[in-house]
Amino acid sequence: MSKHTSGERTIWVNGLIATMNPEIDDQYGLLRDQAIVTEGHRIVEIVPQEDLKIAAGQPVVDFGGALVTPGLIDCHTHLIFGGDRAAEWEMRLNGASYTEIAAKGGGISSTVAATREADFETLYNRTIQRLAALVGDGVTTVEIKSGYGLDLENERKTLEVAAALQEEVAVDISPTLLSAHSVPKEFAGRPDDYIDEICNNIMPALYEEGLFEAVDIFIENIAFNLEQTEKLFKAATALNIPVKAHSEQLSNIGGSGMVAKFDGLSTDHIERLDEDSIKLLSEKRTVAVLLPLAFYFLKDTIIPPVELLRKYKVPMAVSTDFNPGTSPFASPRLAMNMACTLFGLTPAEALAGMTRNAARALGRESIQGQLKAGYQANFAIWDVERPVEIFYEIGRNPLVGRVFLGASDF
Ligand code: DI6
Ligand code: FE
Repeated sequence: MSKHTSGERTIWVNGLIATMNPEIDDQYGLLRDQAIVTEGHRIVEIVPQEDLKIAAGQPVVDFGGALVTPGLIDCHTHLIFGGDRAAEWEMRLNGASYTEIAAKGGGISSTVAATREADFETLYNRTIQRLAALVGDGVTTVEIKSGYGLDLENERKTLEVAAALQEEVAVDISPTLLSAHSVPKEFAGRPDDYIDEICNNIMPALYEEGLFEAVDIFIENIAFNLEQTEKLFKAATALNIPVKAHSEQLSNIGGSGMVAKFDGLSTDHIERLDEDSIKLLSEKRTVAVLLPLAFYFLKDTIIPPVELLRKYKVPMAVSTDFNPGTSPFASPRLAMNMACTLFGLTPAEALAGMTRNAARALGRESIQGQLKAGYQANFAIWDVERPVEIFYEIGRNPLVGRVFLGASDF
C-alpha cells in the first residue's frame, strides 16, 4: 500500500459516496459531488466539491466516479485452524447430519486435534491466504476467534497467529477468545470443570497478555448450557471484557436472552431466535449477527426472524462465519448476496450489516463502519454504478482498491 503519510491532509474527489450514515436521508447515506477530506488516519470532513479550497501541493486523489463505501467489516470468523473438513462434508452430502458427526468425535473435535498438531508457521501461512481473500473483497476490519485450541497453550498459539497477522497485513484484527467452543477431550463429561478452567486460567492469562478483546461461547444443546454461560459471562464482566455468543443455531435454549442480560456485543446465527428474546435484545446494545453462508452450507431450512428484528429495531450484521465445518467461504460479498436471497434482507440492510452494524458488533461503532467526520479513513472503492452491484455478481470482483487508515492501494 502506498502511504499517504500520517498527518498529511488529503482530499478525495469524484466518488459516489455511500456513507452508511443513518442520519442522511437515503438508505445507503449516498452523497454525490462531495469530497472526503482526511488527515492521516481520520476523516476530517465531507464537503461539497464546489466549496473546496485546495492549497498548492496538497494531495488530491480522484476516485474517477467510483463508488466509495466504508471498508467492509467481517465481524465473525474462525479463520485460524489446522487441517480441513472436506471428508466430513462428503459424509454430510452422503446423508449424515452435523450433530451426528459431532457426536462421533468429528466436527469441531477433529479440527481441535489438527490445530493442536499444527505449528505456528503452518497456521500463519494458511490463515494469511484466507485473510488475503477477505481483503480482496474489500475488508478492512476482521474479527478472528480462537476456539480450536481449547487449552492454554493452543488457544495462545492461535491468538498469537492473529497478533502476528495484525503486524503483517493492512487490516484491523479484532481477536476473540472462544475457548468455550466445545469441551476438549481432557474434560470429557466435565463441562463445568472446563468452564472453570477458562474462567480461572485461560481467560485471565491470555487477557493479561493482550491477546483478545471479547469473549464468545457456543450456547447449544451440543455445547454449553445457560448456567455455564452465565458463569463465564460473570467472570468476563468482572475483568471488564465484553461478551458475545453463538446462539440459537441448532436449538433454542435461551442463549440470546443471556447475552442481553450482560448487554453483550452480539448474538450470532439466531436462526431459532424467538420473539420474547428479541424483546430482551431490543433494550440493549446487542447486535444480531446473521450468518447466511453457514445456513446454506448446513442446508438449514429455518431462517432467522428478520421481520421481528426489524420490528423491534435490533440492528442486524452480516458475516462470513468462515470456518472449516460450516462455512468454508472467505467471501463477504457472497455473504451479503445470500443475506438478501436466503434471509430476505434488502441490499441496503446487507451492506449496513457488513459496515455500520458490524462495527457495532465489535464495539467500534464510533470510529468504523460509516464515512463521516471523526471516523477512520477506511474505504472500499468499487467500479460500480449502484451499491447492489458490490455483491450482485460473484466471480468478477468490482473492488478496485482499499484505503486503510489513510493508506491507499487505489
Ligand atoms: N457454530 C458454527 O457454525 C461454527 N462454530 C459454531 O459454534 C462451526 C465450527 C466448526 O464446525 O468447526
Ligand atoms: Fe461461528
